[in-house]
Amino acid sequence: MSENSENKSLELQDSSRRSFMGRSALIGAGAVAAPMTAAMFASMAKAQTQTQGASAVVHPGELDEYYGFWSGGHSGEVRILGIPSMRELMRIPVFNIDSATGWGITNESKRIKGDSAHLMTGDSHHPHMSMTDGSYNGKYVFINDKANSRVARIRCDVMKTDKMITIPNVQAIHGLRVQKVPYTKYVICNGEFEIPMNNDGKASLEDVSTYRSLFNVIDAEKMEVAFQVMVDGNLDNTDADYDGKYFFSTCYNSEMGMNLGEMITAERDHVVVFSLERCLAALKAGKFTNYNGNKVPVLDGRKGSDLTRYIPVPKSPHGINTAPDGKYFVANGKLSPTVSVVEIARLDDVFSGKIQPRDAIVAEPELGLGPLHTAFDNKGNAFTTLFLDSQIAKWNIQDAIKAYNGEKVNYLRQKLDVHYQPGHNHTSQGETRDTDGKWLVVLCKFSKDRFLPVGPLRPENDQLIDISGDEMKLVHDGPTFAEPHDCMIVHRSKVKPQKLWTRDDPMFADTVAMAKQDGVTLEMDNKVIRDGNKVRVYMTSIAPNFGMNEFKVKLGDEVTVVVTNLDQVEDVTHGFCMTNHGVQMEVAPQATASVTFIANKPGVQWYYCNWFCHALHMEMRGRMLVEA
Ligand code: K7E
Ligand code: CUA
Repeated sequence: MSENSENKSLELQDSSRRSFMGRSALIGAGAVAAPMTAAMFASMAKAQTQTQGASAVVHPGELDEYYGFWSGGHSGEVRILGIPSMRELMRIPVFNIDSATGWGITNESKRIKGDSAHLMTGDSHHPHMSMTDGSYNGKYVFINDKANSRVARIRCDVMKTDKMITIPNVQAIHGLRVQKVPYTKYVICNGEFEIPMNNDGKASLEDVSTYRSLFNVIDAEKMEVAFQVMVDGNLDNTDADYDGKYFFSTCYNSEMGMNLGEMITAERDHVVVFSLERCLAALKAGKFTNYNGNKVPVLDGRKGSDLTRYIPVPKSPHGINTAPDGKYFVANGKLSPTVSVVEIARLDDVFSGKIQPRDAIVAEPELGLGPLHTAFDNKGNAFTTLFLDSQIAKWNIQDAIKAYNGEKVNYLRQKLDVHYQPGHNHTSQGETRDTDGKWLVVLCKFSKDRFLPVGPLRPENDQLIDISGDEMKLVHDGPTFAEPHDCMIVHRSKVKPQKLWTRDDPMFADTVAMAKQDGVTLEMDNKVIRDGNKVRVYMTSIAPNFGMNEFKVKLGDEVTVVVTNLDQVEDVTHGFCMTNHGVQMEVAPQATASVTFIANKPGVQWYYCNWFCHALHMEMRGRMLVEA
């Protein structure tokens, strides 16, 4: 987004805001003159729920119908929300360090973070669940880290990150989606920022002729880069078809500009379409190059290549979204008021050369200012966020196609104000065949006056919209922290989380193996093993006791504390915190967790359970004596 247009839009917003504030002030004054009674409120609330097509009210004790997986933006985490209540249910630390669970602190999480275990930051954008035959399968959620060019995988049975990789040869992994059909064999993601190939310090800032951006195809099960495709221009967002044949990515900087002015000169940028079959054939035939001294195969998909086609679309497209009927994808114009609708069935002819790439476009409806992302219902309608207009445009795909063919039809169904500056939006199950047209979540980048002021930094506003009827209805404002770029909404029937850990879980298998080498049975033993200046302290926990309430080490020892939670009761999570040593962690029922620190303070050091577990939780503590 250009800064100028953004500032301008904010000014516009502010002036319309003032008139709105005036109106609400009047309403407020009226309410003071004639205070409402509790009964009036109750009947109003009742009337409201009755007029809605779907109720957003989830009463105490009731469960939400959907899980929402939210990006935590530059907090680096992923969050689980219940929909329609919009209640935050859980946070899953991924690229961040989390002091409650010990993510990034425990040995188990450091092993998963691997080569990036030392990094404390992340910028998560696009959480997407694995699929089978175009439906969510409840197995994994994948998420990108733009800040450190990583991709991570979350296991949905335990809702913990279980794999993380740093993608070589690229900078800033942005758009991420999954192969939908026949199943998520591959996760696809874009390297956004173009960099010299090789990026070894020999390139200059002036000569950008070797700068490239790569499309990345990751084996979802192994979590390894299967191959990369070099393209012309940069890459932004991406999606896949419902046939298992094509991936497509938007490019906002076909100019390969290095500053704002250069990046927005061209009237048209493009969508790159990748043929999976052709890429795999090229890979098999060995038609790839290696860069930067690593083994990842890089295919050449630049203009003129067999592997890709470039579809010109208006200025700086951003989001790209496949319609759930599998027939179309929509590239969102951002700096153009239009979106471009591509008929996927025509891509075969584009690749064979029968038609020109532009001929795959079957509609280009004008929707409003700043279209960023599009979501879909099950009735052939699309919902596009208009960043500059602070609106959602609801439009009909078939009518947009008719209008493109010269028929006089109005494809626009409704425009709804949202608050304010929406980025992504998402319908319930909307990126799968099972889209059900019930809910639309809109992730607004600004909340302004929608919540109590909390200082110069404000929350974002995630709004819930009922789309079950002919008209969109705004039903909920939800404050969130640190720009949740994107989310996905899956029916609860698809997700089956475990209630307890199983003792053979791979998450702590390496720690179990270490114990075995030490001759320790984690489920029974409470033991201190000394190995030079390394000390391993094995203890169990059952509410409200640690299996060991004192142990001794020597000043300077490297101490590893391994805690195994023997409680079998759901929700009885213990923790371990060694005071004044910067270590703490969660140990959920039947789990083992471990943390390593240097005993660098002489004397008595208390450790305690930091997850409230029992009436005697405060008493769940013990002493480490550090002998000088
Ligand atoms: Cu914020 Cu999907 Cu990273 Cu659009 S992206 S808004
Ligand atoms: Cu165990 Cu608190």
